[in-house]
Formats: sequence, structure tokens, C-alpha cells
Amino acid sequence: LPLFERLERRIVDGERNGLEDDLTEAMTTTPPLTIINDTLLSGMKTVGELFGSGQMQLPFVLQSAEVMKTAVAFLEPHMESTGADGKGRIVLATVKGDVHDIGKNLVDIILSNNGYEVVNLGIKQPIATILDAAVDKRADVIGMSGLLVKSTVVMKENLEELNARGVAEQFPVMLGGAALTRSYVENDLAAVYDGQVSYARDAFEGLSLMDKVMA
Ligand code: B1M
Repeated sequence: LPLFERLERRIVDGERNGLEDDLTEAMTTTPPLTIINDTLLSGMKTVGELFGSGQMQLPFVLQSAEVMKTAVAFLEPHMESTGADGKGRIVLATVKGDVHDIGKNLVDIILSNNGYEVVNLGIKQPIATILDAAVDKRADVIGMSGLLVKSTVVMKENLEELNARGVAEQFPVMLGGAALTRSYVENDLAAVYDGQVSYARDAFEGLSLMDKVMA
């Protein structure tokens, strides 16, 4: 297979032997972020489709996810960084009950490389922990990620909890993850939250939202 098809195939097949060599070769013509967005994420999309239609079993999805993570970790040091620092601080977490973190970690990488300080709390984080960290670290924004449909409900409960604690105006919230839709966030959730809540389709929209909030 040609290089980029082979790389995409590696994600789908969960095959990491020779991964670094292929990535190194790909970087001679293509920036790391483009490799992630155009090639690797396309592989993850196929994995999602195969799993969703019952053609792929969970352990293989996990293998694909591991190869994806390895690839991103290998590419990250080669990514361009703005050099600017201290543009603002975000506490970032995958919500309670949800283990998906590839997207969240991409958001971390993009924001960190563009001058933001990211406090990445990891997966399955209850809102109490997220809020404690936000207060403790004096975060400018709270970011929550979740891929399960039930996570969209958890996000709503989390916003209600922030309201109840009286901190909504202090913390603009950014939400992302495959189960969300723009209209659910901008209509339904915005109606619930006493502060500002925004939807980011991908890590780049996350970056432009951060720039907007901090402007
Ligand atoms: Co799971 N999983 N999974 N899974 N998994 C999905 C989400 C699913 C859609 C697959 C499917 O059925 N087609 C489905 C959810 C269905 C639903 O809720 N209706 C599903 C399921 C069912 C499950 C389990 C329940 C399976 C089971 O156990 N029977 C289980 C859940 C466990 C749990 O969470 N409690 C499970 C487990 C797993 C693995 C562990 C095997 C693995 C995750 C490994 C890991 O993350 N460390 C996994 C994977 C890999 C997937 C799919 C295939 C790929 C997800 C992914 O990494 N995508 C996924 C299918 C899919 O999404 N179509 C699926 C790539 C990633 C870059 O995209 O995270 O969307 P994404 O991030 C994007 C944007 O959304 C955005 O930016 C990123 C790109 O720039 N973004 C943000 C994300 N967060 C953001 C936050 C922001 C801003 C932007 O600001 C805060």
C-alpha cells in the first residue's frame, strides 16, 4: 500500500510494527497535524463504523485506539508551537462514566501548542473534582469531553451543578465529543446554564473558542 493508505490501515488494524518508520517518512512531506487529521482520524472513523455495525469487536477497537495514541505521542514533539505562553488556563476532563480520551488529548495538544495552559484531569471525572481543580488552578475555562450519548446527559447535570454552586458566571464551559450536536449545546444546554457554554466540533474550533473567551 502507498504510505498514507498504509498509515490509515495501521489504525484500523491496530498494527504498530513499523509505525514510527512510516510516520517519520510521512513527516518528510506532511505536517504532523495534517497526518493526524487527514490520515489517522480517518482510520479511527472507520474503526467507529466497523464497531458500530458489529464488524469489529471491542478488544480490536482498543488496539486501534492504542496505535492512535502511540502515533499522536510520536508526532506531538514535531508539532509547531507558537512559542507564546500564558494566554489562559483550561481545566479539561472526560466526564464521569466515560473513558474516551483520544479527542480530549488532541484538544490538550492543540491548546498547549498554542499558548494555553491545560490542566488535563483525565477520564471519568465527576463534576466535583473538575470544579475543585478549576477553583484551585484559577482556570479561565472548564472543558468537558464525552463520546457516549449518556455523557451528553451528564454534561447537562454538570452545568446544573455549576449553577447550583453559584460559579456559572465565573466559568465559561466548552464542550466537545462525538455524541454532542451544536444545536443541543447552543440551544438546550445554553438555556440551562447561567454562564457561557459553547460547542467545539473539533480541537481547532476549541482553540478559536478559547481565543474568543480570552480576547
Ligand atoms: Co467507544 N464508543 N465505547 N471505545 N468508541 C464510541 C464513542 C461509539 C460511538 C462507537 C459506536 O458504537 N459506533 C459508541 C457510543 C455509542 C453511544 O453512546 N450511543 C461507543 C461505545 C458503545 C463504547 C462502549 C460502551 C463499548 C462497550 O463497552 N460495550 C465502551 C464505553 C466505556 C465507557 O466510556 N464507559 C467503549 C470503549 C471504547 C474503547 C476503550 C475501546 C476505545 C476508547 C479508547 C480511548 O479513548 N482511550 C473506544 C473507541 C476508540 C471508540 C471510537 C471507535 C473512536 C473514538 C475516538 O477516539 N475518535 C468511537 C466511535 C466514534 O467516535 N465514531 C466509540 C477519535 C477522536 C479524535 O474523536 O473523541 O470525537 P473525538 O474528538 C474529536 C471531537 O469530538 C472534538 O475534537 C476531537 C477532534 O479534533 N472533541 C472536543 C472531543 N472532545 C472535545 C472537547 C472539547 C473540544 C473538542 O473541549 C472541551
